[in-house]
Amino acid sequence: MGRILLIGGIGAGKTSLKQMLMDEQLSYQKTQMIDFTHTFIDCPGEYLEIPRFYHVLIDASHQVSEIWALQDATKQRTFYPPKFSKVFRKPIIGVITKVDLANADIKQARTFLHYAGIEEPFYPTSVMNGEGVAPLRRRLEALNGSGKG
Ligand SMILES: Nc1nc2c(ncn2[C@@H]2O[C@H](COP(=O)(O)OP(=O)(O)O)[C@@H](O)[C@H]2O)c(=O)[nH]1
Ligand SMILES: [Mg+2]
Repeated sequence: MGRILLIGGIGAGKTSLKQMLMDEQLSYQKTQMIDFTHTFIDCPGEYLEIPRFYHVLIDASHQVSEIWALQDATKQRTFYPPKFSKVFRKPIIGVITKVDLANADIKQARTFLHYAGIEEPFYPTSVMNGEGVAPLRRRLEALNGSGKG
């Protein structure tokens, strides 16, 4: 089973995104028989915000197929140090959260993700209106062989 590590600061939207994807799987994709409750490793934001916890994220990354790095579009700062993505040996994608909010600055969020060493395409999302969630759901399904494996 392809697993995903969610990283991002406190309040970036990790748990909300996980819950949205899991609920969608439960309500629309029941027959796929994928255990999405174990698909995500949802680490507390402190593990990114406090450098002495970085090793926890690195250890967790060994158990997953890919990493989703969240950047809150409403934040004028980032918790990712320069080239942070390079400490991981797994593919890492950038997810920009809360794009529904009036103060969302997607351009700034993209700059932060670039700074972290993450490559485009990025995934702008909102769990409030569902914007941008479909591509992530497809990614999840691809990772899990659409339930066939
Ligand atoms: N408007 C809006 N709020 C969001 C979105 N995603 C998360 N939030 C809110 O942001 C807060 C923190 O979200 P949470 O998922 O707990 O963040 P976590 O600490 O990374 O797990 C909660 O109040 C969520 O309702 C979003 O896409 N849009
Ligand atoms: Mg959380």
